[in-house]
Amino acid sequence: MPTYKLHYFDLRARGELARMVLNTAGQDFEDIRISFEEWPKVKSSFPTGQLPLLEIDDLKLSQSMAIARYLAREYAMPTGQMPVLEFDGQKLSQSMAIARYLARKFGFAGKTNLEQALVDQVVDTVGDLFTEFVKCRFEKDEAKKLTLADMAVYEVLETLQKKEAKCLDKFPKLVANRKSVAQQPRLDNYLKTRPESDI
Ligand SMILES: N[C@@H](CCC(=O)N[C@@H](CS)C(=O)NCC(=O)O)C(=O)O
Repeated sequence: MPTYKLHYFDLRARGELARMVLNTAGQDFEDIRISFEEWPKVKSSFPTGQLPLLEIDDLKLSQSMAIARYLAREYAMPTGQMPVLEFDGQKLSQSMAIARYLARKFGFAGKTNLEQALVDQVVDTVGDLFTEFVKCRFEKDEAKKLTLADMAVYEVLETLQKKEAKCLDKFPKLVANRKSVAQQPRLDNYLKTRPESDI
């Protein structure tokens, strides 16, 4: 298991999704919070001159959403998500990434840019229908189906609620979803004990 170091400001903002995924996964990581006073002194040592940055052993990964997606995928694998395509020692997950990779490789993806878009249009519509079908067919306990989307919505609503406490009064489904995110094992403790910040 690699060593993770997350560098960000002492804010939730663009660092928080990664922190939430790591905490939910029970993954140890160094939560390095850089002060605004210190930042100008260290900025030039960061590859993009911006935060957040995730260190995965010696590898440095920038862009908050690339970091959050990488971590979300990393921790979805051990829970047994399929399919996974292995080729030349490389593992590729995500059914549509696999299907598109194979289609491009074997000439089924469409010849021109527009033809590919038309193919994708049909494939994505079928994908939407299939997603809804899987939800109805397999989802027994909503609380156990946490995804990065739930965490992202939780976080943005946290910021809105700090500004306007009643903003969710007319949205019981969002309130219920936030409640189920806040009850996730490990994440619940992190949310109660994390440092306070406006954003
Ligand atoms: N697209 C980038 C944007 C990163 C970004 O704007 N980071 C801000 C903090 S949220 C930053 O590092 N500001 C300090 C600076 O640019 O010197 C991401 O999502 O990671």
